[in-house]
Amino acid sequence: MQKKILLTGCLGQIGTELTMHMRKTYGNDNVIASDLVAKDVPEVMESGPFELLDVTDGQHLAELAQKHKVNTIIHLAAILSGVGELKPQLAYNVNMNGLHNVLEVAREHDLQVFTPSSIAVFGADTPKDNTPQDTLQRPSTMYGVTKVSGELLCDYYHTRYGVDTRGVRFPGLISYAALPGGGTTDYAVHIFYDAIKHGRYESFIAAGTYMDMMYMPDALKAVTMILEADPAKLKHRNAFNIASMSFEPEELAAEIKKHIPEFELAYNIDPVRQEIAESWPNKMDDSCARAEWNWQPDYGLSEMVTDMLKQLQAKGIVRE
Ligand code: NAD
Ligand code: AKB
Repeated sequence: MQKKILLTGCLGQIGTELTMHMRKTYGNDNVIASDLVAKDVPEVMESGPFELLDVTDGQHLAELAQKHKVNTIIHLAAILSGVGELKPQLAYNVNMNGLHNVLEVAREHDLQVFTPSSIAVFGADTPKDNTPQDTLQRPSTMYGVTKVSGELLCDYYHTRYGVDTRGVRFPGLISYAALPGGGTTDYAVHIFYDAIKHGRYESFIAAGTYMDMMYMPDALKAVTMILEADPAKLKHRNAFNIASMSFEPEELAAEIKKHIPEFELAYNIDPVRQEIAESWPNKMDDSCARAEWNWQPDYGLSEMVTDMLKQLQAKGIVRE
């Protein structure tokens, strides 16, 4: 069946690229982009339909899904970990009520749903290395609490109502098109801008802190793969660990130095985000995704760094 997709939160770090990726795959008019407010992203807002939508407004969400006769919702609107600790009530409202509204519309109109979970579903008691697909999940952040609840809600709507829900646990995503929206892994994007502009970066995450990371082209590929995966082969559906690289700030800096030899990394630790980072896995085991829908990433650390620097320079980021 031809996919007709409504994307929420489409002007954020992922949506800016995922909307264009989906329009290329399924056709511009078959991908309806939406966000809470309009932003200066003409590529997304002008290449196909765009709607203003607050996902906490379930009535408006239902109206838009019907107006555009969509059969799939890609739900990205959320408050991420760093902002979520500053504004936990907002994070609860957007992340929980927004997802509940999406699932209700999907239940009523028989829609497929993709929504990303995160490495944030794990907590300090989770095994840190080769973190298993199915393991202890006791996150300490509001963001993590909403993401675990979201995984469970998506499972519930699938088993109870037969809604075709699918999802992955994204690592920290590294990309050049849009800046990240207030997470703990954001240092691994900001470092590139400061390396090019100033030859120096002050990391808010401490040396030695490992986290899973992924380059955006692999994340986009994962969304298409899981949406198209044969449902008969999916045992987990909503919360697949997917991994491609894991590093700590010094290893990332060393790779950047291969291209910018004068680059210097310094530290100005943010205690809130450092504590969050320390509660997340060092590296996840993604063997279930590999077995159930043939997940395989294309980018490792050195390929990602080479491409990030090339793309940012092509975008006009230069030494100041
Ligand atoms: P982002 O912060 O860059 O973008 C989120 C978008 O949601 C923004 O454009 C914002 O305007 C919009 N939004 C906020 N409140 C809204 C509301 N009430 N109604 C409608 N839109 C609203 O986030 P992102 O990085 O693009 O993340 C998208 C999804 O992927 C989120 O569910 C996030 O938890 C998940 N994720 C992201 C990463 C990552 O590294 N970027 C990693 C793991 C999971
Ligand atoms: C964050 O740091 O909050 C996000 C995530 C890993 O979910 N990038």
